[in-house]
This record gives sequence, C-alpha cells and structure tokens, in this order.
Amino acid sequence: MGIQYWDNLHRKSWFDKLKFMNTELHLSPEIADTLKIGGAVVALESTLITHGLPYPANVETALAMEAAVRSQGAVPATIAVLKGRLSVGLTADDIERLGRMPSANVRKCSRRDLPIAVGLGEDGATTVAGTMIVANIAGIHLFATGGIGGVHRGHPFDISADLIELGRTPVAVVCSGAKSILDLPLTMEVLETQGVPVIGYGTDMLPAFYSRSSGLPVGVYLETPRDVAQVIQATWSLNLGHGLLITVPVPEGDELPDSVAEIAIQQATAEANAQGIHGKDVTPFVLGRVAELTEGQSRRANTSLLVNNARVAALIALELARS
Ligand code: PSU
Ligand code: MN
Repeated sequence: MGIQYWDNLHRKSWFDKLKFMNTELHLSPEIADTLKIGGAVVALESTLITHGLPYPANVETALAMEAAVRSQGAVPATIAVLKGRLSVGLTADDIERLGRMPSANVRKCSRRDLPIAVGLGEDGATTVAGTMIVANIAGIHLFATGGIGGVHRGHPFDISADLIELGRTPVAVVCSGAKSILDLPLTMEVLETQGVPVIGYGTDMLPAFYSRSSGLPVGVYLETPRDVAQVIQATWSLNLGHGLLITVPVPEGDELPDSVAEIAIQQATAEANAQGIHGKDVTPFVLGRVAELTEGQSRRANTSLLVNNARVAALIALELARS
C-alpha cells in the first residue's frame, strides 16, 4: 500500500501529521521508515496482553506474534497507550512491563476510553477497536489478533465497540472469528448492518476461535493472500471508510474440543450474570474463567491461532505492499 493510500485515507498533510506525531503519537523509527516507503506493516493489539492472557504466557505470545510477522518479512507494530502517548511499535521491554502490570492498573481502551488515557497521561491497553483507531492514525491498515468482541449471549444490547469500529475505520482485521462466549449469529447480523465484509481465509464457515467452524457461513471464501489483498485494496480505493474482517481458523490439530469449550463458557457466562458483572469487565472476566476452567487445555489453541493469524496477516501485508 503506497503513500497515495496513506494520503487518501487521512486527508492530512505530512506537516500536520508530523506535528501530531511529536505530541500524542509515537512511531518507532523502523515503522515510520517502513511506512514511508509503502512497506509491509502489521498492527498488533495490547488488551490481549493485559486483559486476555495471564503472565508470562501473555508476554511470550505477544513476542511470538511479532516474530511470526518478521519471519515472513513484514514489520510488527504492537500498539498501546504508554503514559498518555499513542505508541505504535512497542519494545520488548514495553511489552514485558505491560504484561506484568495488574490489569486493574491499565485502562482497557476502546474508542470511548482513548481520550481519557491520553488526557490523563495513563497507560492503556488497546482493544481491537482502540488498536484500529491508532493504527489508522499512523497509516497502518492491517491488524492481526485472536478474537474480536461481539454481541454478548443473553445481553443483545451489550455490543462490543469492535463491531462499530469495523463499520467506521478503514483497517482490515485478521482474526479467528469470535469466542462462543458471544452470540455469534447476532454478531454476524451487526457486522452486516455495519457494512463489514466478512471473509473466510481458506474456509466458508465463520471460525469460532477455539473451533474451526461456528456452523455459520461467512460472506466470501478466499484462498490466497493475494485474493484477500485485492478485496482490501478495492475497499480502500472505493473510499467507503469501513474496515474488513478476515477470519482464519485455528490450525488443524490445535482445536479445543467443542464439548470442553462449551461447558466452560456456559459456566463462566452464568457466573458473570450471577455476579452482576457488566460493561467492559464482562469479556476479561469470562476469558479468565474459561482459561481457569479448561486448565490450560485452551492454551495450545490460543497460542497457535494467535501466531498463525500474525503470520497470515504478514503474507497479506506483503501482497498489499507489492500492489
Ligand atoms: N476476545 C478474545 N480475547 C481478547 C479479547 C476478545 O478472545 O483478548 C479482547 C480484545 O481486545 C477485544 C476486547 O477487542 O476483548 C473486546 O472487549 P469488549 O467485549 O469489552 O468490547
Ligand atoms: Mn463486551
């Protein structure tokens, strides 16, 4: 993706952009240099580090995702808010520091939370929505993660800001669908309303995180990074303003059996309801309980899909950079 796209997408002069970079936005020199020449960059989120996985698995996985992006010849850009600064391209030390922090001490930043963390000079972890916003400001339009937020089971008005962000920010998100802690049919309905293309990469069924298929059809089946890059490129050139969801199933052999996942999810969701947990605390609570209840059985699937998604995103980034 060339400079042209950067400018089209932002409608900002380089001067304005650089002024902004010196204040609220920090890009690592490697990422800034790569973007300037239209090279391949993949954004990575930080909520999965602070609120998604326990230490030290969180740090190990974040570094493994970065390594997977590099192994294909692309540059990883892990994103967070560090002391109020939108930071694109964390160092290994930054990741270690965030990974060790109790999640209560790091603000979980979706769209509504970003200005608070920046204004108060706080440390913040960016969700899928938050990472999309910061990536877009930096001129990065491809992002890899594990699972996105969605519509919560039994609470159809608890709709993750991730779905709305996909409808309004031009970033393509590579993920393994969403965990079935969510209501997946309703999640697909909201994505449709938001105008978000849902692509299956090598699958015609929406993956459900731990399992390769949710049983729900995706909109489009595509087989190669090149095909995916062409659809992304078309979205940007039409200037529609929204993002895309590219779903990749967990590698075969690393799936968590449905029976194991479903029992844990039902128990964790019932506990969340009984304890009156709501808002931004629901997802971290349920994720944490599911991990405890499956006693590490879910770990292999989790790590495997995160690293694989980072690798697939890098392949797509290389195709975008080529075009
Ligand atoms: N789903 C996962 N792991 C995660 C998350 C979701 O399997 O770590 C995180 C992502 O950062 C996602 C956020 O953007 O949770 C969604 O939270 P909420 O439901 O509050 O929007
Ligand atoms: Mn939620």
